Amino acid sequence: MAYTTDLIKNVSIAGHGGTGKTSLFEHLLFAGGVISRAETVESGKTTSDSTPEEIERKISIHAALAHIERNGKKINLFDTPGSSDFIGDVILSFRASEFVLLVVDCRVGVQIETIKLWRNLEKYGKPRGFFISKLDEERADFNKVLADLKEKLKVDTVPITLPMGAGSGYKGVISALNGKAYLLQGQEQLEREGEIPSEYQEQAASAKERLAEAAAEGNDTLMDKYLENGSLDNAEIECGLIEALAEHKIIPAFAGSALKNSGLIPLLDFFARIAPDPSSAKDVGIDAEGKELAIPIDADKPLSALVIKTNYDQFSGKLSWLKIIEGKLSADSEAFNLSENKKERIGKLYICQGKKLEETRELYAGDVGIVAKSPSFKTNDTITAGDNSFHYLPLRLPEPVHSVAVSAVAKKDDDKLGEQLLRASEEDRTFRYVFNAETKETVISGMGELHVNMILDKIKVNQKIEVEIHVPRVPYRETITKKAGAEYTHKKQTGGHGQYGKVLLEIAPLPRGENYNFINAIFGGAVPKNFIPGIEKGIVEGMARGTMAQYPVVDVEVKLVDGKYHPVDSSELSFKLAARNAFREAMKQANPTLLEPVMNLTVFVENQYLGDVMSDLSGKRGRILGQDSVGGIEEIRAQVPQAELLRYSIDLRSITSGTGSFNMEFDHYAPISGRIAEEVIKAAQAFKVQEAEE
Ligand SMILES: Nc1nc2c(ncn2[C@@H]2O[C@H](COP(=O)(O)OP(=O)(O)OP(=O)(O)O)[C@@H](O)[C@H]2O)c(=O)[nH]1
Ligand SMILES: [Mg+2]
Repeated sequence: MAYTTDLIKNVSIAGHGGTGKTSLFEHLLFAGGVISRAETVESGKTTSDSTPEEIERKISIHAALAHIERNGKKINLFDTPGSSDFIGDVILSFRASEFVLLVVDCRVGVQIETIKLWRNLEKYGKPRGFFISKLDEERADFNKVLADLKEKLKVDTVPITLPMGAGSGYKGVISALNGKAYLLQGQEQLEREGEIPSEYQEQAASAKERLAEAAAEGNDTLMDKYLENGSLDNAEIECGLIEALAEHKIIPAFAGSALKNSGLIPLLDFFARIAPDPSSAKDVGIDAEGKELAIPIDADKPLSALVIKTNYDQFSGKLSWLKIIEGKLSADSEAFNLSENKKERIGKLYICQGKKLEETRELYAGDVGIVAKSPSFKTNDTITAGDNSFHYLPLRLPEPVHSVAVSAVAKKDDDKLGEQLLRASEEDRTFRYVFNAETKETVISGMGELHVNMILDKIKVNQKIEVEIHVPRVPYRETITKKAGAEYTHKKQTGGHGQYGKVLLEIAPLPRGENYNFINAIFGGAVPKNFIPGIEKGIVEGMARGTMAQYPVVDVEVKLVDGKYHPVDSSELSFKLAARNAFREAMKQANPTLLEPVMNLTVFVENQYLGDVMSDLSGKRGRILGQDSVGGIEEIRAQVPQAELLRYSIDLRSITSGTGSFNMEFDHYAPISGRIAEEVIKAAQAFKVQEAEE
């Protein structure tokens, strides 16, 4: 059966690694009647962690989707990875969801990913709440976690469920919303709804009052009523919460233990009855002028959808996940891939429970579905019924921060490796694969060492190819620091036709980033016009490999001042060779220097590691630009040479016990000299020798 927009709920479960997201997802599917038994993450049989790479590592790597039917609603649930290496799938899940539940481990409280995800959600104004997990553990302290949220995120949460006891004395939760208790049952049994035990009644009453107050915030009429009567009934509270939540006025908090099947029924009821549905949400399009447009999720419009994810399934081949934003998507229909300008047949249409696909005929705006074998579809494509005046805004993914150069051990496997890396980059938009012609390396980049290794391991195992990795070469540049001139005569006399061309050049430094400028200052036909293009080609060739370490030369103005030709022996080739050599001669006289790429780096670390991170950055020739502190997390902005950051994800991991993270992007080229430059030159010579030997 197809659910209409107002009957759909899209919810992402997110949070720091290991907080219990996958366990919660699994036990919610059990509570929702989707599976008859909840499996443990350790068993490798959960619905969500189903790929070999997840089973082997016992962590989530990919977003998983399943759905639960409850109170006539369809709840699409996304389980997302906690490791920042796999942030790409978290972001796509957020894009498809109208509500995000952040899971916080009750023993630990706010962690670094909690803060980063919170900031991301805040930026896009996404309705969200917290699930405080693992209350069956000793040291569990619900109120302490709420205080931590308040201190670090400046958020006053409104508890909808509260725990009864903790650790071995944990008995279940009470719901402030309906005044019921949900009591723990035996192992593997779902909690049972019952009366609130007398010792918790006072607590329940004050929680309900708090909830009524929060609900009244959502609506003026309710506020009047609340002020008049000092209370609201359950139906009124529900109505108020719906509005307050959609307007980001409240952040609900829930308590529970996934493993004990506790706190799940009230959570599912909250999703079904109160969490925002897509009919009140908007996506973002971009029109032909590049302006952003708010696109309401609306089934009455012609079809438009966004491809949020691409993956490859062993049996079904390529799968494209679509969030339908307008209209309806039907099986056995035709759609238009606006991004590729291509008509595409939609064959079978699926919804899924983890990796299990279920065929369906039709999906309404707001829903998420999967299309198999649509060759032109790729992540971020806009799919429409026909012509459309806008595209959907691509997913805002962070830039990869960890790069390695790769090659197949056996030359014959090179093509296969390339194909697999290309496919991986299609599946995962935070993974890049480029061949760098300048350094002659295949460089792959991802969000961290774990991310890159996971992709390489998968290729090695599935394709049975051996792969070598090494630190990528840095794309240095060369430039000059003063004016110089040189002349060169190319002359050859062999048998019949000779070769002749003479060129006199002057070169001068240009401001950084201006790259190259050519001026033809020849008077009176010393070199005929038809040879000028040959001269320019020669200069460009000369600039392609500098005289210091063979790196490209940049930021040079080249003036052609004089030359000489021979009526018979001159040719384009002779002038090209003369110009190339004249350029090289001039460059040697012009005080050449090496330039290195400098990156803008932003590091996020817990306060306790600040000193170590700062001193490491200064050892890396970094320049600190600024520093901010949010909720005990320090944000450090610095400029650091790329050469020092080639293994930064590994270094930062070891300094911060795996809690730190960073972004970086290229900023500018800066001169280097002394020992650092000498080493670059030495390495370039070694590389040249090795190249010659191959
Ligand atoms: N005691 C207790 N342990 C739990 C509970 N939920 C999860 N765990 C344990 O916590 C560990 C991590 O659980 P996961 O569900 O894999 O956590 P996750 O957040 O999905 O982890 P990542 O996907 O790696 O971010 C596992 O050993 C679980 O058994 C709970 O309610 N109680
Ligand atoms: Mg998980």
